[in-house]
Amino acid sequence: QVSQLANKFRGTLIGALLGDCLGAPFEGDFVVTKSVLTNYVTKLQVETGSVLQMYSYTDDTAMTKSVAESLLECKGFDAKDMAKRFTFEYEQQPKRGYGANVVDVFSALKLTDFEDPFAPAKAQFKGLGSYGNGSAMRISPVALFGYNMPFDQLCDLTKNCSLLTHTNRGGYNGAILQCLAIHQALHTNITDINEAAKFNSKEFLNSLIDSMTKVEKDETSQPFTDKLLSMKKVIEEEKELGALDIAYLFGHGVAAINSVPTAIYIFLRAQKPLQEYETDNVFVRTLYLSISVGGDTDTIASMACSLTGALYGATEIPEILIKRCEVNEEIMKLADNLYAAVMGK
Ligand code: 8NA
Ligand code: MG
Ligand code: MG
Ligand code: MG
Repeated sequence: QVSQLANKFRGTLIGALLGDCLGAPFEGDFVVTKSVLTNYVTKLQVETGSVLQMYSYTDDTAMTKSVAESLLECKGFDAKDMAKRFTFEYEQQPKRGYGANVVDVFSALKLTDFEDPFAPAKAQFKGLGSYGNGSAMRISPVALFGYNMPFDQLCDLTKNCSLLTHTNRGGYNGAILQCLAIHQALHTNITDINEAAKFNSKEFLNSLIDSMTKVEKDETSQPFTDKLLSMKKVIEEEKELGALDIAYLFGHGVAAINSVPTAIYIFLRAQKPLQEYETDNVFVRTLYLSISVGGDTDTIASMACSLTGALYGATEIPEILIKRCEVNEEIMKLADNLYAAVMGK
């Protein structure tokens, strides 16, 4: 038996792993039909034969592991250490579906012997930096490690972890939004699934809007805040958006602006029963909706499932789904170690 907070820490990282592994087979599809998806998710939950079919993780988890390990080993942010872990992980297993351009950062880091670990990312896209979701997809350990951090410190830590690969504000602000959302879910006091009805999506979104307004206040435009404001309208009107509508309104692509808000909307939407997919489990609903929007399914599912895991904890996740994911035991251990680090044990 672990405490509910330890359970929420596990849910955060296991959710991220599960969305990545189970969402990956549909990456790049343009929305996924109800029949294909129902068949897939139903089969995932049934044990047939003696050997369970396993699902591989992709870059999302590879980089999440590196972030967690670096924070734990260095007891905080160490740019060189984290950059080295990203690069070595990539070198050992390059075929994990990394973004098309981020691999150039790893090569440049190695070539320059990690002398200035922030330099290669700055040169990406003719100096504009990457706005991909690659920094947001790996940020869950930061929300855990920064569980007790004040707002500004948490944002700074997130930004630093992002700048190693993503220097465009679309990239690092996307990571900040995802990190703040997880952090808020962790701090939302829900003792178990039976208290789900207490969760208030509107309040959750409003306080996220307040936070993101602070983050974007000195910038020339506020793209993330604007998207959250349009989400607020959708939620207040209690519209039940289908997959196409979600993809159209919030996006389903590899840019953080087209995937982080999408994951947050899906997390909020999955709180209530879905018309298209019948299941009582909020976690399974999150997975269904994430994959249904198509596009960057592994990353959207990873981010959305991490949020659901942070709110309810790992015990709400069907065990058979966890067992199907590669490295699930290792990820569970990382969550426990982060919990111990935060508790000062
Ligand atoms: P990234 O930094 O290479 O960015 C991803 C892509 O976004 C780039 O390849 C560009 O197409 C585009 N992009 C980013 N910034 C700019 C810019 N300033 N100007 C023009 N285009 C830009 O990699 P990342 O780490 O952000 O990518 C993360 C995503 O890649 C995740 O979804 C992950 O799952 C993976 N992914 C892999 C595949 C695959 O083929 N296996 C497909 C989609 C995504
Ligand atoms: Mg991936
Ligand atoms: Mg992939
Ligand atoms: Mg992806």
